[in-house]
Amino acid sequence: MILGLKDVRKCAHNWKIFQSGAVPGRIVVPSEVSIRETRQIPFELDPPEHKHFRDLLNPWFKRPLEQGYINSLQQIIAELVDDVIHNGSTDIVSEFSLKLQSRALTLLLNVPYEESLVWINWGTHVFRSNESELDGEKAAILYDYIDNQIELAIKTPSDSLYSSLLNASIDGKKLSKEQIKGVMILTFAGGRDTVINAVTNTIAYFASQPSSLSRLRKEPEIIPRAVEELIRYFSPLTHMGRVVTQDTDVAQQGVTADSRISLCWASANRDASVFEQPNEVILDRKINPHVAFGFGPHNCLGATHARQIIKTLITTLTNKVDTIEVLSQQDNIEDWGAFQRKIGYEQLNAIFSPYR
Ligand code: EMZ
Repeated sequence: MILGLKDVRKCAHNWKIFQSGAVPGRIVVPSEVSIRETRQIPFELDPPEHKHFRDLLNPWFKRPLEQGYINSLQQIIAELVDDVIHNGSTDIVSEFSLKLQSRALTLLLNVPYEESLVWINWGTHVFRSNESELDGEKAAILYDYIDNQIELAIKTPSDSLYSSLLNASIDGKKLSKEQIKGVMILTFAGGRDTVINAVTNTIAYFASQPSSLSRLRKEPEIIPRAVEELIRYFSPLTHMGRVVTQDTDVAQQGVTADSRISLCWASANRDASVFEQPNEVILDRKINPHVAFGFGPHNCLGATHARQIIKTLITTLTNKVDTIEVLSQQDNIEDWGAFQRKIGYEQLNAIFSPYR
């Protein structure tokens, strides 16, 4: 594990020695080699191929900046917040964050809202289940679903991401179904538990710090900074691996070819030599070079969508909610044996009292 911000950035930048394009699943921690063969794209490709896909996908993944997209997202979030206000004690994970992530994903894919009903049934992680950290049967549900959606889009083209990928070409060559599937798996898997945890953590934070919510109500101009700060502080994705292509040194340690390193975004984001009071949330933190969305050529493709979700969530909460009270909670602890880290909640029962 590479821990310091400077070292993490250096390795993330150096894609030749620390590659992403190894066997599919190998750069994920824990490795997903046993549950999938499809290469997630562009995440598991290296330059120059990686860049061709990024150039193709970037405009689509920047759509969350468009006003129509923002309006729809506002509507989705306002409705969910109203539900919690109205229903009283609610499990934020299953009834709010999971639904929010799934409904917002219909905007990113540009597919009918009803599809979110299917995805909500999959639960918070597409590869993990109560039974197993890596559940091959569960993964198969996602793969079959995507295969099916690609076939449907071939038969009936629409304005969806599937159709857009089916129409696209790189260097005059159409994308293969396998490549399209690789983009779609990443879109479903990469932003699922991460977004769900970011949303739940944001709500838990406002419950524990009521003055922060009132401050943001009074100073909405600091909301963009607060978004970055909360994402830095929570770092929803702990780390991402790379495969070492040649014997080298990293952070004063020798590493051998074909071994794996991990770039620990969560640790880098608390690097005390970079961030003043790294373990505090400073809502209007001015210098915030966090790497919660990764760094270098592989920085997060879904970051625009994720940022828009947290920004809209905060704005909606300041408009509609006075205080948040947590009644009970069950932490979600990532446990890789050598270390544990709280990444969010399995359950968070809360009440929203309305702001009038
Ligand atoms: C992979 C990963 C991407 C992986 C940016 O992260 O997210 C994980 O949750 C998935 O399990 O397959 O998509």
